[in-house]
Amino acid sequence: MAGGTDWFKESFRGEYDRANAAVGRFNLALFGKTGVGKSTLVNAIFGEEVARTGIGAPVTKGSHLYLDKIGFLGLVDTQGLEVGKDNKEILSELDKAMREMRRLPLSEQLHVAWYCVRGMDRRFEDSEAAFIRRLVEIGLPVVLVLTQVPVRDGEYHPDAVELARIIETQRLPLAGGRPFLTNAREDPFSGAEAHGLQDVLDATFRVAPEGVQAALVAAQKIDHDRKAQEAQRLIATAAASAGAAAASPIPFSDAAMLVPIQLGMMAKIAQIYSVTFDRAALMAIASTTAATTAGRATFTGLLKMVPGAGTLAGGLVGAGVASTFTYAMGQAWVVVCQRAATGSFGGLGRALDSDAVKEAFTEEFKRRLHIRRGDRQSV
Ligand SMILES: Nc1nc2c(ncn2[C@@H]2O[C@H](COP(=O)(O)OP(=O)(O)OP(=O)(O)O)[C@@H](O)[C@H]2O)c(=O)[nH]1
Ligand SMILES: [Mg+2]
Repeated sequence: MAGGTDWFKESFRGEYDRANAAVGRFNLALFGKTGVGKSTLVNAIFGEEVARTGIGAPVTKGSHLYLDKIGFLGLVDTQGLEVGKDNKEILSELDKAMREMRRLPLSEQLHVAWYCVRGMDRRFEDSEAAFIRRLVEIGLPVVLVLTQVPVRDGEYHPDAVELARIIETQRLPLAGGRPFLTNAREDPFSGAEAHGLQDVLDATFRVAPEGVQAALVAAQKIDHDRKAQEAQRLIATAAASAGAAAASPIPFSDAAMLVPIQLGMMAKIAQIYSVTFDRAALMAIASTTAATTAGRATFTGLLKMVPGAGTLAGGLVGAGVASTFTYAMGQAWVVVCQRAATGSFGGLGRALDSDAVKEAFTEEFKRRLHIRRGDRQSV
């Protein structure tokens, strides 16, 4: 249809913005002496682009605490004050900031702190223990990370093990109950591997408020299972909504009423995989036109591929077809988003390979419809 792409983009924009607002932001405070590997750790878990940003804004007026917003992640660190030297000032500013933030929406508050100590330092000062206790008192759960810990044959370096033991004798109120030994970056020269990152992330998930879990799922880049689970949850919800919308069968010509449900689902899944709006919109256009020719006929055209539904052209769409269709669309879209996230269809800054998107979508879409053949009841 004329202007079909504009209409589509407009609708998708609405859904995308809504999904973005709903996901919110996970805000992480980073502490630890200079050079221990805070940035390296964050980059390893949240992706390289985090490193290249940098200048945030003070969390409150005149504060040395800076908030840097990078998509679904907010990073707070201290600038102009040094952990270890200026602990008192940092804590008093943080205390004040935490209080002020309590009046703000959850996504504007601070949620978790990572306190980093170099694993080979063999020293953990009383002032560090006091600092961590105070963070918890102020209301920040603390994940204690030992950084740059070498591993050989599955064993941690004894110095790091000893440091962890010393820390444990302090009985600090740590998230996960213990320090986490990590190495954030592999080192081909020494053969050192990255390790421990998933444990840090898991501990963070356990203490992050319920309302920012989705943001954390979307922001982190290492736990693909969590992203996939969230996507499956969204697909199940959308398929159920589509089924409910067509509970009393709707005329085939009105099947477009299911489109917002499907676009909403696609927008939310795109967020999980950090696909930007422009790219997601192009991918969605390529995907939904994959097996059809014209804009609004998208749905009708694809529906013909639902086993049994082809004979219904001009007839009614019921719950079975509506949910099956939405489900298959969701599964195909997840595959497209996963591949987009790994640069399959042309990397960042490169043009989208629409044909490859179409192909990937169609293949998975057909496969899913086929699998669900036996599931359909009433149409
Ligand atoms: N191999 C390896 N090198 C690391 C690791 N973590 C940090 N490094 C190196 O240690 C140096 C300091 O790391 P950063 O991540 O910049 O430390 P930081 O705590 O952010 O430092 P400041 O921002 O200056 O406070 C860099 O040269 C990193 O490459 C790690 O896990 N493995
Ligand atoms: Mg840094």
